[in-house]
Amino acid sequence: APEWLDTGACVLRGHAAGHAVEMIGGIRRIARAAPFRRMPTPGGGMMSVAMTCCGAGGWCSDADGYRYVAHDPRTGQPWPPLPDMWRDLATHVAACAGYAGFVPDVCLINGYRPGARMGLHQDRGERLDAPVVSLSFGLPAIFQWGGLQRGDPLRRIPLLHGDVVVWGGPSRLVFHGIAPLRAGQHPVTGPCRYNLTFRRVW
Ligand code: MD3
Ligand code: FE
Repeated sequence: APEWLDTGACVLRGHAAGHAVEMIGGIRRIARAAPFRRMPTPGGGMMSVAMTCCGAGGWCSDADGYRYVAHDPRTGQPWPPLPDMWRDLATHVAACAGYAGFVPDVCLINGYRPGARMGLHQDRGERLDAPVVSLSFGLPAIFQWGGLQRGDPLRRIPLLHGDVVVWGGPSRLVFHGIAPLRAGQHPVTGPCRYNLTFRRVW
């Protein structure tokens, strides 16, 4: 049953837990072709989260800014394909949240180790008329959920293994982030957290 966080945003607690072992296997396969990497930020720093991608494009950050690119700059190869089962799962959970017909073309895979965090940001490089579907696996994290202005107060929402969140409509441009990951061990992922976000870019 969807738990509504706000207009357009809902969490399906544990909805992906039954897919965890297969999804982690898929992440490892993708990472062999397109390794996890930490990217530089336009501000001159380094992201603490390691990322890879699959599908029609991948998200890249460097001194010039952020963008989606059709090839992995690290290998020059196209990104690994988005597995059909992943795409179908994202379509299914989006429909559960009221977004019928969502077909993602890109999946970003974030890998968090203890201490890794994601600063407050908006996601605006994709189609804004499509939702974003997020699946979390492994260690728990505190999701920071703000408003449409950077300075709006933050809600802290725990995201646990198997949790699914769908953001769209009026919630699509909310500022959000992830607090520094606390150390721990998870039976499926070991000392880390994975977050997969499914998006429509093209
Ligand atoms: C709300 N990832 O990859 S997922 C990201 O857990 C990102 O790795 C976080 O923020 C993570 O951009 C949070 C939740 C999320 C993802 C995309 C959103 C929430 C969103 C896009 C619009 C609004
Ligand atoms: Fe984001």
